Amino acid sequence: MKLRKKRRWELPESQVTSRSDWEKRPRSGLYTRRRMLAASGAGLALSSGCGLSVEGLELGQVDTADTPYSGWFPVERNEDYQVPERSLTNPISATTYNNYYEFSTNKTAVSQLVGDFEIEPWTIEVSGLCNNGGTFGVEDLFTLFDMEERIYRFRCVEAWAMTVPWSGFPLHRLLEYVDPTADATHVSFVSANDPVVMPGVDQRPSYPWPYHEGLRMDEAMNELTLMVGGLFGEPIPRQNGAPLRLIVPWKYGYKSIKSIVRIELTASQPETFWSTLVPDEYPFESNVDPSVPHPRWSQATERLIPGSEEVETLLYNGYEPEVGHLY
Ligand SMILES: Nc1nc2c(c(=O)[nH]1)N[C@H]1C(S)=C(S)[C@@H](COP(=O)(O)O)O[C@H]1N2
Ligand SMILES: [Mo]
Repeated sequence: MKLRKKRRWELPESQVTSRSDWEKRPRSGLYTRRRMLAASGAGLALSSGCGLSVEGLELGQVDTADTPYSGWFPVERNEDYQVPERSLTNPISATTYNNYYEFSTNKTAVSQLVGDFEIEPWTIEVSGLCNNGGTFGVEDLFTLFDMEERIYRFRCVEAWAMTVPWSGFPLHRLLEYVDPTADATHVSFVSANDPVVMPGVDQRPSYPWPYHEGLRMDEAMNELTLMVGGLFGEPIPRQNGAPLRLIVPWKYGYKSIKSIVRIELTASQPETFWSTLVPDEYPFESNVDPSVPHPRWSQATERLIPGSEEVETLLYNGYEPEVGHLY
């Protein structure tokens, strides 16, 4: 049951994005099809790897009708944000090697499990210490704030990294819109949490669900801090945090919370999912820093997915000029 062919995107030479790779990536429609087949009793054969698998996908099998928000993307690229020393990560890798514990702790399983996760309609409640909070539809946010595409480095604490184009708007625009009061010092974020469609939640009942994260106000207001609704010029896939997630590129990946449903402005440092679970390993600040090893991973280098190429980790993930003054 565990047998599977080596997938094309695990080969190092596939690291540079090509349009044809991107067109063959798994789409929501695939999951719909898998759900239907699973319901009809064929699911076991499919997940065994000997039946339908991603590398065996014919484009004709992909139903692309199920892609909400596609009318909003692509958006214009902001050339100020580039990563000249690295190639873009293969989009198939970026969308099939995921950390999203609500679905699974198995990175390559997440994209197979998200099909029942409804992302439209979607609202985000912004509340707490602000004068103009409220509940915003995702498309209201896409309308209110100009969106742009930026290529960022992305660094997980597990010492793997990718380089991808995210599309969205800087969080500070939303914060300015809701008008924080003078006593707001921090911002907290909460993810969707629906155990009916997220199998990972009940598999780990002792975890402090829903996933939640936080930033200091000055970090949240930094120009780099992005609310992201798109990836590779298309709506961000569910497994990467659709319909709207945070990207904080100078911090370890777990700060970049997915599928946000609530944002709250607070007068004290909020708790976070990972620092509640393992306080010594996941401090609130969690800036990328090659000189501070994690108890289980040296942080001096990082592996560029999907291959085994190792590069040196940069202080603040290479964003020292933009954020060094904060620390
Ligand atoms: N809600 C939620 N957000 C999350 C996570 C998660 O498990 N749940 N994992 C985090 C971690 S550890 C990483 S490295 C990134 C992974 O994002 P990606 O799958 O788009 O690469 O999402 C972060 N955001
Ligand atoms: Mo991570």
